[in-house]
Amino acid sequence: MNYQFIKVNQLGGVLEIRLNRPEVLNSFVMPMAKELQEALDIAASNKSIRSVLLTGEGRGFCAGQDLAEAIQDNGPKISEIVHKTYNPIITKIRDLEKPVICAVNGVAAGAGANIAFACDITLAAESATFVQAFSKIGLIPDSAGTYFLPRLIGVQKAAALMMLAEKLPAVEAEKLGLIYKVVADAELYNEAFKIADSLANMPTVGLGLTKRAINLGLNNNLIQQLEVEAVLQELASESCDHKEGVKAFLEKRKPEFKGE
Ligand code: T3D
Repeated sequence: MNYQFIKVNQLGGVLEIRLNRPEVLNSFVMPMAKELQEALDIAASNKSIRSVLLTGEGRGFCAGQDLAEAIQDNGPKISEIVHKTYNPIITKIRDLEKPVICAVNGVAAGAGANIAFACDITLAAESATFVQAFSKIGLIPDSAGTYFLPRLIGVQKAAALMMLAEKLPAVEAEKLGLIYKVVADAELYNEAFKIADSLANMPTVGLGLTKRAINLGLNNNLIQQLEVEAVLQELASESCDHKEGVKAFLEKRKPEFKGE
């Protein structure tokens, strides 16, 4: 796997993806977005990959769109950038039926913040900050910010964050429920990897179906969601890992999940 703007490394069942344009706080140019999309496709198709860990190189996680690229003469229209860059990243993260862990190592701005919020379990370094930078440059939040933020923290808080574009410290993001947890800067990578590795050894089919249920639950009513649970539970019960989990429990031993 050779990439110019990201680093990709498989460690056991974990695919680590590191955004790698540290001199501009890992802001996105189109080729970097394509590389991230390709790495997410590999995560989806390769059975030996059972979780993804997304993080950034250097002092930032991701500063969103590279603003120098965005204003190029004869460059693509903004709607084209959004369609080809951010929308597929968000859908690939949400559609990937494997856990995506995000380790926010520094500032996450614009699309960078919303990509972090779209992941399944997001940890942040104590010194990290989140900023919905869009309104400062006359844009609207994209990368599903207008979808996830109101659902995660309610319309009032979401509107304030998106309109005021104030820097939100990681600790506040955790208190609001935007992210899973904050850890000391020095502990971030190890803590995030521990979670990704532990998930990579769990029943992948069941975790993937859990994610599918969460996705569907964001828009379903109670009756629809109960039906989703019935259907997906049937699928989960057909997995080898379910049988192994029950057998191991009854035999009083540690289960050996294979992700099947
Ligand atoms: O095409 C479209 O526009 C549609 C898509 C939109 C999606 C979006 O994400 S729109 C939002 C784009 N992002 C921003 O507006 C954030 C811009 N950056 C900042 O506000 C600040 O850099 C931060 C708050 C993120 C961090 O501030 P600070 O003080 O820690 O760092 P800095 O000094 O501002 O940045 C360090 C370097 O990175 C600096 O370069 P230099 O001076 O060392 O040569 C800076 O220019 C560069 N940089 C930071 N963000 C971007 C960037 N370069 C290009 N694009 C960036 N987004």
